[in-house]
Amino acid sequence: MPEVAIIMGSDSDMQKIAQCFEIFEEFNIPFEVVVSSAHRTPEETKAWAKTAKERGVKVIIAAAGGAAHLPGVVASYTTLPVIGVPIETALLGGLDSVLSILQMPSGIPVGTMPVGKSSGINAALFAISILALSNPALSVSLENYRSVQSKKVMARNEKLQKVGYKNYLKEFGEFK
Ligand code: RP5
Repeated sequence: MPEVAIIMGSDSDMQKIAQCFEIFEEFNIPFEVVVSSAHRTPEETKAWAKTAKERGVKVIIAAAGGAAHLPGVVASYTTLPVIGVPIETALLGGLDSVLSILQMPSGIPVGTMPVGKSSGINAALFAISILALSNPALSVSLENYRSVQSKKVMARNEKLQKVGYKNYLKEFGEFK
């Protein structure tokens, strides 16, 4: 049974949040991934959102770009926590998506993630931190993830101090 459900407004969103799937694989969390649009397939989206709880889903991640109504529409049909992922757009770089997802009316909350590189990753980690509230083993895995991340930063700083910033820029890429 999926613990997390990821819904995207279009398959064109998939590549942009692909790291989200990798995080769930890394944490061994079963998840489902679907494409369903708030505008192009409203009835299917409604049915999917209304039955998510029955399928065992505990957290929903909803990604959409532009007139990004999907997270809000999904949230209107379920009391499960919904994490909105704004997808980058050609027109406004995703600011349109952020504002569409962020400005929910009171009573129907959607947790909004940033646009860009950290979007899918943070959505997954935020979902995991919700699941970890009732799963001590997952909570430990999350602590470990943070600890590995801290060690990576410290190792990079050590290299920086050793080689100086000019060589560092030539030799090493950005933090991953
Ligand atoms: C939104 O419209 C989707 O989430 C996507 O980000 C955007 C464009 O969709 P396509 O025209 O690429 O299918 O609903």
